[in-house]
Amino acid sequence: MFETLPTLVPDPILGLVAECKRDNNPNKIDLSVGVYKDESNHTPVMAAVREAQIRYLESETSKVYQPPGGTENFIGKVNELIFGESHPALKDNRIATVQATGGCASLHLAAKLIMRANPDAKVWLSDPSWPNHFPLLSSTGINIELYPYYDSESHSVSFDKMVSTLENAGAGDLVLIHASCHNPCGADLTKEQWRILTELAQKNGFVPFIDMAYQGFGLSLDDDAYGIRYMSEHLPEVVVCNSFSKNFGLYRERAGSLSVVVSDAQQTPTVMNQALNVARGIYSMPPAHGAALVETVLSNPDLRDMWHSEVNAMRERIVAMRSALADGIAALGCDRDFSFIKQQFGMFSFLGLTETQVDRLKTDYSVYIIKSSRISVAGINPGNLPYLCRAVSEVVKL
Ligand code: PLP
Ligand code: TYF
Repeated sequence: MFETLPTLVPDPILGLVAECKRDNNPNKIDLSVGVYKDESNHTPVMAAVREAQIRYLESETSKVYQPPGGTENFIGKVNELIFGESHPALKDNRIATVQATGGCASLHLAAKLIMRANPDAKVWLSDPSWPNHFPLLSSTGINIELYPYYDSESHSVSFDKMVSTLENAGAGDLVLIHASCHNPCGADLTKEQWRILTELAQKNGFVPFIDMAYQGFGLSLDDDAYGIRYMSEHLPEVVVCNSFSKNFGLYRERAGSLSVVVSDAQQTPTVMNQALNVARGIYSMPPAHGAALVETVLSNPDLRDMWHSEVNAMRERIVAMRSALADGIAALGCDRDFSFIKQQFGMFSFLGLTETQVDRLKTDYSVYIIKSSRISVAGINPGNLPYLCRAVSEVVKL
């Protein structure tokens, strides 16, 4: 029977990583996948995570299944990290949080849960959004709509267009918003814009569905969660998908969470029960290791401080590379202005190149960026910067 299956297009981002690996050019630069790399082009195990791993291994006595929603301590620490320690919805016991196997599974669980609550729900995605949002959500059968988000002329959020389109999102709809460090465009909402969207949700009844995969990479751990905290304080319902892949460097361990803010504490156990029932239809119990490391770091003040400084240092390195790239290209006399890269947040920005220019970067310079011209700034370092600036300033002349 399997001969009936057609071959589908593989994930283009992961395909590009593999293509770059095969390239023998010693000057090659991989700016494709969004993973943090240090100055020596390496994705390290963070020091706080390494230390947590040592402590955890010493104290681990069993590999018996853990609770389906994750350990109580993990959930408590995650809630505090995302929502802040004294958030009113937490105090009121109006947040149902479960462990998820990475941000991807969290998004899929959320969509399945939403479909159970409202089979006619629509999810509004930003245009553009992370390419995986579509398969992760639409594979549950949920309807997808788009709202305009990025203005490629001004390199910022086209907020008026966003709001006028979202006037059409009503009760029962969900609006997926990137908490910070928008993937792929790096243009984030201001606090004022979060407040305006909150008023729109209050007026029209849509539910914010916030995806946070880069907490700490934009402005700070607290600032990057501003929208989640504000909306959860002023709206009855909010869905939050969270990933620890980037800010704990736990990519392959698949650690994340799903939180649903509900309007009444009485609904919390039911929503939790439904979320776990969705998980039961897929994997029942989540893996322990990655979540245990997050729990260990967040439960020990010394590890927590160490982790905070590491996240800050990662962010500062990315910010420094943003400036160095924009200034480095300008210093070559390039007549295209790339200073917008300095105003954006997180790992990603669009260079604003045509597909032909993106292709030339690859074929002539072995610089790998995805077709939309999204770069992963975390792949830039002082060693490859001069070559990258030259390559970009040459291809934009085409
Ligand atoms: N959401 C966004 C916007 C992302 O960029 C990513 C990337 O990894 C994820 C979710 C998924 O995270 P994870 O790798 O933990 O599945
Ligand atoms: O957008 C990115 O590059 C990251 C990592 O299937 C990623 O979010 C890429 C592809 C994928 C899962 C994660």
